[in-house]
Amino acid sequence: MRPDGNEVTVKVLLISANPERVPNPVFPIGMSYVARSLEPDHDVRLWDCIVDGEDGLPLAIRDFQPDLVGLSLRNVDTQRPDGRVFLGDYRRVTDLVRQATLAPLVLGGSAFTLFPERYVAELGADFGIAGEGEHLRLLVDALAAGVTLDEADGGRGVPGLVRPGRATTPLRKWAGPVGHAGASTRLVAAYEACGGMLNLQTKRGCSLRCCYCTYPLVEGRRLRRHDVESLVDEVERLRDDGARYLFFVDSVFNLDLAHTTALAKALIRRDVKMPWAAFIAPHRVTPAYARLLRAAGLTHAELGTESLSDPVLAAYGKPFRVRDVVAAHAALGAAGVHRAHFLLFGGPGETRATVEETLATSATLPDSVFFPCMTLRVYPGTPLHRRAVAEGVVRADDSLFDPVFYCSPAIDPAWLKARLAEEAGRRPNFVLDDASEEMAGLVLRARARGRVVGPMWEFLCR
Ligand code: B12
Ligand code: SF4
Repeated sequence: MRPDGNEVTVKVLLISANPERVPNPVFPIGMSYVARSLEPDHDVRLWDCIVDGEDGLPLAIRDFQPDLVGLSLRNVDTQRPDGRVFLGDYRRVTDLVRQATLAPLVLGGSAFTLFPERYVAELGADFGIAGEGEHLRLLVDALAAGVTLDEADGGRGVPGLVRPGRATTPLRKWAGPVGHAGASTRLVAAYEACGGMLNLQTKRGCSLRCCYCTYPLVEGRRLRRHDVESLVDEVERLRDDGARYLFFVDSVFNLDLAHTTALAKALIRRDVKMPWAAFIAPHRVTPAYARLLRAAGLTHAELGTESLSDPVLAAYGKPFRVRDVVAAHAALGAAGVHRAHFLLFGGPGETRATVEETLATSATLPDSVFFPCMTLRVYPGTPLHRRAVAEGVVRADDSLFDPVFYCSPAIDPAWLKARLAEEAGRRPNFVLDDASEEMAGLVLRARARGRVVGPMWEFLCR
């Protein structure tokens, strides 16, 4: 007998519909974490559209005969003004599912959480779960027990549940275990073989308030830390399944110094020998902290620097200033960690002078690579959204599902584009989007041949 008092096993097929391979194929961690919440009480199978393709999906569905199908939607678009949107890809997968089964279709994932009602309507889904998808467990248990979804979880309902024509259920935090599913083992090796990168999350949430950012909307503002020893167990399990490199996918890895210090010490004490990368804020990175992270396996720091001009950092809502970036850069470099700075040009407060300041300062940071992005994707519910409406850049009733990009009124986008292209032409470590797409191809081929692990942008560092 299970804790919910039920013995009925529900057959659940989870599908990762993400087709994106740039900058590299990312392991479908969201789908894997959802599957973990269903194991071992329910029968879960995973399908990944990158490693399994789409052609065999209808046959796999007819073979498994699922009671429920869950579709994981990671990206809405590439967040680039000239990039792709993924709705067409998701529609194709949904059509294949609907042709093969009458089982209810549930949507979830970060893309879904940003535009829940819209995706349910566009894809004609039965349900969606915004936020933490582990709550699918409550929906599946309700199905197994034959109770309505409003009666699920002792009458509290399923948090974040979206149903056509019904109000969305309020979000609650998932209190159960978090991590990769046993069912994901097959995909670990497959991702290693196709040049993808494995991943793990050490906590959820971001308490900061950068003006353009959706992360606190997707994960919440309050930090929820995962247990350190269990995380190291997961690293060991992924290593044993064939993972050779990991990305810690926290919105910002170093938001909580005490938790990450404890994790680093546990990785060292248990001698797991797994190299890893993470998003690091260039903020409060002391030489000792950088050395500790390096000793724990950090090889690549992806720095959310965004600008090297103090007025722009202030307008973006960043808690750090240029001097902090310089200090973090030096500390990580001295510890032997590769550094990539991600820059966002053209946001609030940007002028030609601040663009030039960022470019000039970036040229003084040695042994690193810069990935600039031009103009900021506007997301609903962010301070940037309110500003864009006030400045007449977007209509108040625009859902922003179709991407809209904000450019500071003090900047001509054509000038900015030309100026960044000029810089990229002069400096091989200043890498524009089209070059990073090209690089993604090279990385995939080299990784798939097993020659290198990790993000590989260190070869661009100058
Ligand atoms: C880490 C990260 C990266 C890393 C990934 C490294 C790696 N090896 O994994 C890197 C830097 C490579 C990256 C790249 C990109 N990323 Co990114 N990334 C993230 C980040 C910070 C975390 C993602 C993550 O792994 N979360 C942890 C897992 C456990 O959470 P999850 O996937 O959301 O899953 C949970 C729920 O969504 C839900 N769920 C998931 N699936 C399902 C299925 C069902 C049925 C249900 C019910 C629920 C459910 O339950 C899960 C568990 O709680 C998010 C922002 C964020 N904080 O969420 C952006 C984010 C996902 N990225 C985003 C984007 C756009 C991209 C890029 C397209 C950017 C670019 N142009 O290069 C690429 C695409 C890469 C690819 N191949 O798909 C966007 C997507 C939104 C959008 N506009 O499309 C996000 C949301 C950031 C944002 N701006 O809001 N990214
Ligand atoms: S940009 Fe980074 S630090 Fe700022 S709110 Fe988003 S996740 Fe947090």
